[in-house]
Amino acid sequence: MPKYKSIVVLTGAGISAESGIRTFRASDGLWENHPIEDVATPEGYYRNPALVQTFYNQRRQQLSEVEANQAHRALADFEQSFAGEFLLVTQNVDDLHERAGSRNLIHLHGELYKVRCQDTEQAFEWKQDVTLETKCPCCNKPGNLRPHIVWFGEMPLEMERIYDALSRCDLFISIGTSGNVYPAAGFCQEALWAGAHTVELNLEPSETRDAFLEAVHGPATQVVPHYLS
Ligand code: BJW
Repeated sequence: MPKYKSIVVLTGAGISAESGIRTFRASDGLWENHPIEDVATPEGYYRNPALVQTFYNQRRQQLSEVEANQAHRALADFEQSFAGEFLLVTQNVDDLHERAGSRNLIHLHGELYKVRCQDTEQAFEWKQDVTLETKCPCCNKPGNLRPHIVWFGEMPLEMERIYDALSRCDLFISIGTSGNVYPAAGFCQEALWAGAHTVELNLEPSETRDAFLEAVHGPATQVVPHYLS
């Protein structure tokens, strides 16, 4: 892609689907049999922290059993060979982009393999289970570690850096996201306002299809390597 100088790529659950991680909208309002508001809102967490910790313990366990796929790898290879500015923004909380070798990466919705102290906001790498008895490494209080995940109603991470990159990009590629969740669903419009070419690579047309100047529909492991080659 020699004509582009600055690329922003946004990924969503669809890029990890073929690694074996279920997408959100495919699960009918339920995530692993829990209503979304019970496990992905601060209110759900304060109501029943044990349920939420168990849910995220299961998700961490599931993540340890899957691997990055050809779409993750194609993005990482592309980043290495691209001479310009490249930012990968993922809504995914898995670490499959890192495992594939991606470098300049922002986890807008947090990370499954991190927890954070509710008092100090300090985040820690964490692969083990968390229970209500688990002591926080910084304050030593039991039950003070929450998943480092952006739940509904919470502020997504590193927004300033993302909007800055969007304002400068000349190519925006969106991969495997339904375009249902804001602010990520608005990134394509930001890129358009910056004058960028906008491309959707997804199994089907997304909610924000009208903001894309180009679209290729199909499974990520096929369309992503092909588009980036
Ligand atoms: C394939 C494939 C294959 C399948 N190959 N493709 C109106 C306007 C603006 C905001 C709001 C609004 N109303 C409500 C809000 C707020 C809310 C929101 O957007 N709600 C919507 C439901 C309407 N947003 C928030 O609360 C966010 N915070 C916020 O807005 O703060 C204020 C603020 C304002 C302005 C600026 C900045 C901040 C926080 C959102 C946090 C989202 N968190 C979650 C949960 C994480 C927990 C966890 O994982 O346990 O993040 S929600 C869930 O959805 C998860 C995902 O990252 C996110 C996006 O989903 P994604 O990735 O698009 O997945 P799917 O399943 O929807 O789609 C998959 C796609 O892949 C499909 O299209 C398939 O076809 C495709 N696919 N297989 C290629 N093989």
